[in-house]
Amino acid sequence: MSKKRVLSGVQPTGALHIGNWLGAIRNWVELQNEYDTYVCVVDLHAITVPHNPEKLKSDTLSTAALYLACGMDPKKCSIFVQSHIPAHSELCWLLNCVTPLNWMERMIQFKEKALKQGDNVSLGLLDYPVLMAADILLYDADLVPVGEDQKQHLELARDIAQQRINSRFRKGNNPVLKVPKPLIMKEGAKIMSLLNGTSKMSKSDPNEGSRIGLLDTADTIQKKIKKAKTDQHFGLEFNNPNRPESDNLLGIYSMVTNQSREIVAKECFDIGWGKFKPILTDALIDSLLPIQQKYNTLIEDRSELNKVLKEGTDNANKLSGQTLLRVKQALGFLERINS
Ligand code: AQP
Repeated sequence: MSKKRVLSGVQPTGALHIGNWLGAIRNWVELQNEYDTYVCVVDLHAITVPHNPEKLKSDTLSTAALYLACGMDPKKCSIFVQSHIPAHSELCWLLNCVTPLNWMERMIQFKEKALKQGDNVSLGLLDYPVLMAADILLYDADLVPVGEDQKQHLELARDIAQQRINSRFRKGNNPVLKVPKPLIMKEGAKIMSLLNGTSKMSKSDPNEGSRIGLLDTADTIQKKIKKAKTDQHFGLEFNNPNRPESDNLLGIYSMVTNQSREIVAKECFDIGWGKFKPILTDALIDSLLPIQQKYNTLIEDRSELNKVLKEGTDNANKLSGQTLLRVKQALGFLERINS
């Protein structure tokens, strides 16, 4: 039996942080052993908010290199850049034309991000979930790893595939598009800001001190952890609703040392913040060191990275081209004559 397929990606909207690693990429490293895995750098999504062209280019390259540095193995997965596959934009247009506008206006992430932008909200931001649907549906993905914040977008992709394409345009028994299912990841994967334990760690937070970047130096990590928000209590603990910072930093410590929450809770229940912070700092530096070493090698000599992206693009192009053709035929487009 062939393996089930999984698709995921990160937006190159800034330097990747430990939330992107612990909440997403580290899970993919496990998934690639079991599934036919496609991961892309979703650069077309990154321009749905105002962006800097030079930064987009360097963030795209560094995101792809970090996938490899974090353990994605090109023998087990395909890695590519979304904008290198024109089928993403093309399928997005086709899906736009069958998706009701009022489905889009309900999207919570749009409402939240639009609020931040005032009058500058782009049509692309409203359309973000349809592009995401195109990303997923193009690869006939069986499963999509999703956190809480992306569940609504996956639901939309399922509704578009099922209600707007398959039920209207299928001929005979074969569906035009595969309807993907969510792959709910392990608990505890949401990493919060270092400066506010109730707000998500995010690439686009204007305050650098809110996050630990995967490429931060030991010195920077030390400074950021030193300034991280604490509380008045002695000892670290999980699940106390009045202590979100304790929950978050202890959770990060558990994840980067690969120790269970029970073990770290026992280790840290009777130590104060002053003692805990250096322990966490060392653990972060140790866990990021191998990633940074591999990253530097990949960036110094781009040949391996270029080869991986080329192979990934070839695989992605082939698969997505077949799906796009199927959709165009179902929708009634005249086929192109190839001379
Ligand atoms: N803080 C987080 N904790 C756990 N997982 C996280 N992810 C992001 N932040 C955290 C996961 O990383 C993947 C890629 O995210 P994305 O770049 O596509 O979008 P995002 O979730 O909006 O990430 P950021 O860092 O917050 O970027 P900006 O600031 O540009 O919006 C996803 O699987 C996400 O769950």
